Amino acid sequence: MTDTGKRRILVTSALPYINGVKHLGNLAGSMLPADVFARFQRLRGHDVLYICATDEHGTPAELAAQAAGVSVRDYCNEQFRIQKDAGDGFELSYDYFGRSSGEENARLTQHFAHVLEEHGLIEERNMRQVYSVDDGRFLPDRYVEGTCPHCDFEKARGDQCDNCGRLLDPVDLIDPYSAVSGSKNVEIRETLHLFLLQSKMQDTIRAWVEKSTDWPPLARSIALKWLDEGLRDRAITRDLSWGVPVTNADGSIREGFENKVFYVWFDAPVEYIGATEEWAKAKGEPDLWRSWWRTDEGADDVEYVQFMGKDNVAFHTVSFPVTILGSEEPWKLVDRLKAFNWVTWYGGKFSTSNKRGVFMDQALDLLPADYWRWYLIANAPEGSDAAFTWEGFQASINSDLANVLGNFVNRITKYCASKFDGQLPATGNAGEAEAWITEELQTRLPQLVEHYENMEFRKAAAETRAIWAAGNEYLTKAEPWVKYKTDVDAAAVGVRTGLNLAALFGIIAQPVIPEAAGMILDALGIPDENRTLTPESLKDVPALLDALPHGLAITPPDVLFRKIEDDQVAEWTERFGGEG
Ligand code: B3M
Ligand code: ZN
Repeated sequence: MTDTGKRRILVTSALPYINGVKHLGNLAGSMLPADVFARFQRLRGHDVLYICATDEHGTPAELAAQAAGVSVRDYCNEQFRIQKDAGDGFELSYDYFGRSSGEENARLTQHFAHVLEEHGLIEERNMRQVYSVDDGRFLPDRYVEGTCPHCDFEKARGDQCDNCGRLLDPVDLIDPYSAVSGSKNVEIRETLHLFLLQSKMQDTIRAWVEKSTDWPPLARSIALKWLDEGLRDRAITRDLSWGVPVTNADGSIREGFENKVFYVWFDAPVEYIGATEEWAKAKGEPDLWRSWWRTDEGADDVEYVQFMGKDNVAFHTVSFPVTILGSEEPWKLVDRLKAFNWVTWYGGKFSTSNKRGVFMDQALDLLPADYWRWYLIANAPEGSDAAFTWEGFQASINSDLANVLGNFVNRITKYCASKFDGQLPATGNAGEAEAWITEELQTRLPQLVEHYENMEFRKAAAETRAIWAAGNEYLTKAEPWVKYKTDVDAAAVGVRTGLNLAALFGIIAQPVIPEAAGMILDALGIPDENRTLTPESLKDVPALLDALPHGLAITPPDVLFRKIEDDQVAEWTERFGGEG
């Protein structure tokens, strides 16, 4: 933290893999909460840098490109556009959305490999891999399929069995065949690879994890479980052509590695740094990234927060830290890591082929981003998995957004328009109802801040809703419409306070439902620089409740939220699956 109280917060969300648009569960477990957190911290006046990128290397990209009959590069170019557009549609406020196939990432990845080798943490080893005689190539990871040695599932992929979830070594598959040609004419051959000697880093990593007491429990327990099992040395190169080339320190291709590249999980996390470098270049200040990542160049005061699904935790708490700590260079390490369980579709898996679940691009054809954002944050899969259901979605939108927030704003702005000429009334003094709402906010606003600081998104959404609901209760107590008949000044204070509440509700809504929040704040004519929730502003709640200039012109906003009707639920259940 600087002496002005302004914090520098670096936020990254796990890099969405390039092959195909992500579903709502992927969104809810990394990019969306990261965005909400970034928006909240900006609202507090902090200096936030939110970085993400597409993760473009590895076998799934190659296989998807082959299936589409295009080059991997063209495939990635197209998919990047699609994912970028979906992110924009969902209002994901990345400061930069990069690509792991960029040159910055390649250079950094090669750099890390060189220093790790200098420190004795990388060595060449021969290993056994599945080779397809008919395809004339090795079959790494997903290029080979076969029967799972653990559960007998017949379509297990080389790196993982989708049936029992276990991680696999391709050579352990029973009856392996090529995923490219289907050929069973395969054999095990020796091939040379670079190994990262993670076992040597066991104590260093454990000491670092044990020191990281700030991590939420899910992330910590996953990291410790991996350490308890013992870190294993692992191959960080693959027999593929698409990826970061394996070079010598002078940039030439390493002998014996002409047809190999780095493993996708070795280069992907490095892209957090690479994408920051891309951001700095795009801004025309090519060195700016360093103050976010190099602790010897200013990053020692950065708070670095990572967001991801639970299956990515081990790579971020163990593998990537091996790279960073093993380099013995002053790179910024993660300070806090927020991991999520799964969003399920009625308790089961999302699946394009079985038409189960909604994907990001489809969602936006049905309803505005805010509706999905609200539901997914209010039901974030934090303590356990969380099931998406149309019924739950409908109930939450109709109640929280339409009835609680939307109604409040409509009621008070329309009343001001009809009885006070659309001008914020200046007369009348605060009374009992105002004292009640003041006290309510004095406890609730700090709780809201605390939930966000603790990255407890369900609680943050519940508190946001509770604050909106308190506004409705305030209006019931203040009754400006009743008082108007006998005492216009008493009604005026109710309308004034109500409009200030509407502004506050819009402000605290911004992290989760930015578009609707913007409509509310526009209707109230709040200038951009006042759309904040700084620590100072929260110290004086009475001032917050009389912040808008008296006489300010108010235009009631258009309908903020449309209720979701039963026939829409029926139609969407038919189209995307639901109960039964
Ligand atoms: N691409 C997420 C996945 O596809 C993975 C995250 C990388 S974060 C460096 O499971
Ligand atoms: Zn299995």
